[in-house]
Amino acid sequence: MKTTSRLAENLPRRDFIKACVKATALMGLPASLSSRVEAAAQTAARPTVIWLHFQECTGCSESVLRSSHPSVSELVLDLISLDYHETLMAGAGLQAEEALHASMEANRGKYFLVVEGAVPTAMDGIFCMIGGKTALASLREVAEGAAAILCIGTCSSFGGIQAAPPNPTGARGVSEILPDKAIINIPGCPPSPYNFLSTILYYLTFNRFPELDALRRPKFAYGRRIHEHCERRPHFDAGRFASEYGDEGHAAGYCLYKLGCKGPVTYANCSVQRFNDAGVWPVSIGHPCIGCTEPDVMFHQTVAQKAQIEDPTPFAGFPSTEPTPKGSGPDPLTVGVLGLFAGAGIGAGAMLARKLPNRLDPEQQAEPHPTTKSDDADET
Ligand code: FSX
Ligand code: SF4
Ligand code: F3S
Repeated sequence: MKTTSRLAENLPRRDFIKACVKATALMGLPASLSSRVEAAAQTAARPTVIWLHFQECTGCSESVLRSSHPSVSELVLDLISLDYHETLMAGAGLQAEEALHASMEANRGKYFLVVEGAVPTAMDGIFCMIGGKTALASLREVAEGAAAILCIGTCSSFGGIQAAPPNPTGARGVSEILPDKAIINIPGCPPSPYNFLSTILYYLTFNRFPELDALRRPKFAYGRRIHEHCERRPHFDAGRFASEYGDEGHAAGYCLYKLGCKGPVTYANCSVQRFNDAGVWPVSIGHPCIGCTEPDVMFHQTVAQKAQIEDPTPFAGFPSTEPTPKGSGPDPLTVGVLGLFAGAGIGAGAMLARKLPNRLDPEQQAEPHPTTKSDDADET
């Protein structure tokens, strides 16, 4: 059933349009589709969402709900019917269990399950119990009737910090436990709230989820390496590096590769999407990327370990030698118009989108993921 979104009445119209235009650009869709995204955000049926918490810090919920731009959290909460969320709901104990089961029964086969946190599997999962059940049992029970599972954060996507060696609880990501379910991973510790919002908006607009990579991440957000869009990349190419925190190179804003930056092996859009509506991201404030969106980087390699660059890609600021497929993204004029609408953040999103291939084709095969080894001995 279609319902009219409360946003049309409650959220300032300008904020609503800005968020939809920004999400459209982030998804890599042509600007001409922003009215379609807007219409879906206002009128599409709100899917039922059951949100489970396992081994985690709740930073993923915090990232979505306390985003500095209120329209992100308002949009997310208005686009879905959030039937169960242990941190947000007022009910507790038996009342909460009853609400969970009532929602599962009423929406069997149609609800979306959002999972936050890793799932311990050692000793039958006794390391995380909720309502007398293990996280493992809860996951299997709720996943059974779910249409799809959205794993928010690196913990539910790949195990995260809980799965760091020696991983005493046998923590795993959801797709390792339920490999045959329809799963979308939105990693990051925590992930960008815009990546979560845009994935939901994409579904509401096109009635399907966006194209995914081999690690089940939406390609619009995780299709390119951070290193390709980093503002320090000209320093990398020129061989200018910070060698120690606080040295002259660090103060001058040189490349952080020698401090262990994992940008060359990390697929994410942090360097263009950025955080907190303040235009910042780890590298911009002087900290190397620790590869928080990758399964084998964060907590599997030390922060100082140097990334091994196996498949170098050019800085995206250089003109491409590949012809751009017609209609594959906004042209420079579109980028300018988007900039007029919502400022530099959207322009940056559109820049990423312009570089991505044919993301409207859902049939496209997932590409193999490159090796992300690290080698501390590799001095440059
Ligand atoms: Fe994990 Fe989410 Fe890192 Fe925390 O809950 S992705 S520990 S920011 O918040 O799951
Ligand atoms: Fe930027 Fe890190 Fe690449 Fe240097 S190594 S250009 S700091 S992403
Ligand atoms: Fe994570 Fe690196 Fe982005 S540490 S937040 S993927 S810059």
